[in-house]
Amino acid sequence: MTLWFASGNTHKKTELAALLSGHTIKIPSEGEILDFNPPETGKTFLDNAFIKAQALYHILKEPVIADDSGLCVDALEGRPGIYSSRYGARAGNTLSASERNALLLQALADKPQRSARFVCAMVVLLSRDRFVAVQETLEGEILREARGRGGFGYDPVFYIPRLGRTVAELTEEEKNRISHRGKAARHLAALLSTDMGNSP
Ligand code: ITT
Repeated sequence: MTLWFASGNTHKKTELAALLSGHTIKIPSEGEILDFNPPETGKTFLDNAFIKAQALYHILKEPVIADDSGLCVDALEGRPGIYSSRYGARAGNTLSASERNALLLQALADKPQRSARFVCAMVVLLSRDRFVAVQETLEGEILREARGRGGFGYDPVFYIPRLGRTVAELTEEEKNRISHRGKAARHLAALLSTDMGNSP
């Protein structure tokens, strides 16, 4: 099945394309749709995933997939959460990923509690009234310094104790095997391989 990805994040797209290798994942080019950037005004990851999926479906009228994800840190009462990509932004100026990581490490400097999780809500909208939605997590801890060069976003500060590595120190395959996005995509792939994936 061809699924249009309602995202501007090419890192997510690379991960998703490997995870849903039985499907074709496409991000619409500017020639196909103009300026796709729906306001993420939801209060939850799932709300925002639906907002992105419905906005793109409304334009293309073809099956779409959306991912809303982020980092929830227990010592910060779940922040940055749904605001993960905008963490530390001022007057519309967003920070780079390494600046966001530095800000997070600073916010946690005097906090002994380091537990955190990545969350990923994923929605496939097959037609206006048919969808599949899942939400998954990856548990870990926030390190005291960034480590590793792989992945994206908060991966260099997100440590997996049982592996002894940050997510940025994993290969793409290793990350996909355990990640919030990997787990969510596998649930969706399983559902799409049933009757759900057929036309009504
Ligand atoms: P789209 O909305 O266009 O999909 P985005 O990057 O703005 O792209 P989100 O609103 O879902 O996506 O924000 C997700 C942010 O959470 C992302 O920018 C990263 O900072 C962080 N994040 C999500 N998944 C991550 C992962 O696997 N590794 C590291 N950081 C991640």
